Amino acid sequence: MDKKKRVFSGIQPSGSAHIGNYIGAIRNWAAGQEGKDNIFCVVDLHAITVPQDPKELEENILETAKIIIAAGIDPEKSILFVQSDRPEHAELAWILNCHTQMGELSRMTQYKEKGEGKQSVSAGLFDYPVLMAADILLYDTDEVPVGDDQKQHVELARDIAGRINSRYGKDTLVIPKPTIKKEGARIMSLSDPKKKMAKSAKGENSYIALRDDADTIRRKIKKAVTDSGSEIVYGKDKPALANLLTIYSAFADEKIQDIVERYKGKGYAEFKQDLAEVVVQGLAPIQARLDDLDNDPGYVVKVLADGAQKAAPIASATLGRVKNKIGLG
Ligand code: ATP
Ligand code: LTN
Repeated sequence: MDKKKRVFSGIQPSGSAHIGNYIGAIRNWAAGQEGKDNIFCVVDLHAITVPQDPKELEENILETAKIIIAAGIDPEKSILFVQSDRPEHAELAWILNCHTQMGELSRMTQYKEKGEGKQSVSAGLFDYPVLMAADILLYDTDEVPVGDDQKQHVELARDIAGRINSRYGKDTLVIPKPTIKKEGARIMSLSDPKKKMAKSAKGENSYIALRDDADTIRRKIKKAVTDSGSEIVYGKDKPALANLLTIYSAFADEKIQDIVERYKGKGYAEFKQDLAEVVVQGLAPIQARLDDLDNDPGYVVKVLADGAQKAAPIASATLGRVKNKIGLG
């Protein structure tokens, strides 16, 4: 039998997870769980690349783990752990730093976007993609399911791994590849369809959090910007509507073309009302599981402790192999 593919992905505990995280990433992690060897990580060391309140960060780490479980990750089938519980990530990141060029990092768009307009930017934010490469490479990862915004970072991880392999031997690191779904890989902000929906974005009307209650979801969708015109059509020249149709399609599990067909001759108001109900219903099972997990916080803490333990032998084997190869054995 073929060896199972190793899957690794991560999410930052930087605030309330939103439907973009769900559609672009977590939903696909859950759907691909069967038949693969899965590792999912709450990447807290990534979150501190921008200032965090210590108490909020601690709460967000647990909250993000709950979201991952509620969205369908089964701790029996997948390893789930917190990045800072495994010191190998930071150690491998240092080694990879010494094999990464400044020029490569300056080309990363996320760094440019997050640093834009800020008076001071941490070295950690600049170096963020190298830590992400360490996360991925540490687990001999084959596939990295992410949203579209992370493609460039996974490609950098491939480049770094390739460089290390050509210098120290091709069996040093496994070369990963990003797995990005065509639809829903970039859900846009509800208040500005040119920007991606983000946890760290200002303005809570720009995103729908997975915890939002039905009335909040209805209000946010009602307020969502739309394009000029009045018909429900899908096209590049109607980015706001295309985004809403993508969200509809993801939650109703229906093709965009079929939705457009059904709304022929109907207006934005009716479409938005229905979209709100589709999202409310789609999130209901996740929210019900979140309620259960809220009532049993000890369970999540145990899952994370077990996860860190299960991750340990994989991480230490890779780190040991790399250190040996480069003469740090
Ligand atoms: P932050 O605003 O703090 O950068 P974020 O909302 O961008 O956070 P991450 O924790 O960085 O979320 O991302 C977790 C996963 O969700 C990644 O795979 C990322 O590609 C995916 N993702 C994030 N935002 C979107 C989006 N708007 N559409 C689709 N996928 C997304
Ligand atoms: N950089 C990612 C989060 C992240 C990640 C990873 C994703 C950190 N390490 C490893 C996949 C694999 C983000 O900002 N969404």
